[in-house]
Amino acid sequence: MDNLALKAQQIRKDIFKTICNGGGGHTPSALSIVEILTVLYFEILNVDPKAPRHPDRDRFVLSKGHAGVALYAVLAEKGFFDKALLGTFGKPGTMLGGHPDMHKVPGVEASTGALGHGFPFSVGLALAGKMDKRPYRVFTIVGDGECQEGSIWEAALFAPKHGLDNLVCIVDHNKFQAMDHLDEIIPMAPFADKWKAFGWAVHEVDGHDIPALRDIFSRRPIAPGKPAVIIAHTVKGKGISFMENVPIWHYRMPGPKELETAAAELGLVLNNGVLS
Ligand SMILES: Cc1ncc(C[n+]2csc(CCOP(=O)(O)OP(=O)(O)O)c2C)c(N)n1
Ligand SMILES: [Mg+2]
Repeated sequence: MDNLALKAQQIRKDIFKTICNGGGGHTPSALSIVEILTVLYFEILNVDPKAPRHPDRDRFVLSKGHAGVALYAVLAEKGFFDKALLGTFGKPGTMLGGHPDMHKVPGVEASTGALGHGFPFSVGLALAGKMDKRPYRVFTIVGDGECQEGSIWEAALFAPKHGLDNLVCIVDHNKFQAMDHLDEIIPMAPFADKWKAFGWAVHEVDGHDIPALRDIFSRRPIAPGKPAVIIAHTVKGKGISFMENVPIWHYRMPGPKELETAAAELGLVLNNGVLS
């Protein structure tokens, strides 16, 4: 198995363990972006846990901040903080809140969780990079439901005007938003055409296909003079069969039988209700 596939599997385990031991979280939202984050942090981003504020570091912003546990698992695996701290998630006094806090968690570049804010912030980071002639790139993940926010399209208008080819927006297109299907709430189709009309270079990819993600992210720039959006087709809840594409799991926690099934599917050990 590809080394990165093994990493992704480890991250999935850590996400599930962290959420179950912490007593709650958005499990399926975190599971849909595992391969994207793994490829970014272990092959693409120029980031160094020993110099987390280096001015030339690449920036990553998780605009869909409710999937913060996925980011925590990756940052811990990368060495930004001790993995044991994942065990504090959901406990009093933890730095690992339900939504990521840039003032508390090493490696977190923006406090997110209120949808529609991380993406405009990323556009600002990319503009600052151009103005300061810095070599860094900015990557951001937005949810497909999050793209219904007006602030997304305001920032999407702005980025091409400034030729922000140092900006890569990844849309986690899992076709669900919270407890329902995207099409039942506000359909986004034709999604790619909307971004094209706003002046973005658009690519579509299987968001769980590690070689395909590696290939597109490693093009520098993806399109000269234009910001790029990667519409990543993903499965909400990927890796836990009964959660995949079943909207009720957005908030719900597994019962004892479901915990057993998920542990077996992810390769975790379940002992007296505790995962390891
Ligand atoms: C401004 C704002 N409104 C509502 C919410 C509550 N909320 C959390 S997750 C979510 C669904 C977002 O859908 P999507 O971006 O597709 O994420 P996914 O469900 O696929 O993880 C909503 C509405 C929020 N976090 N911020
Ligand atoms: Mg979604």
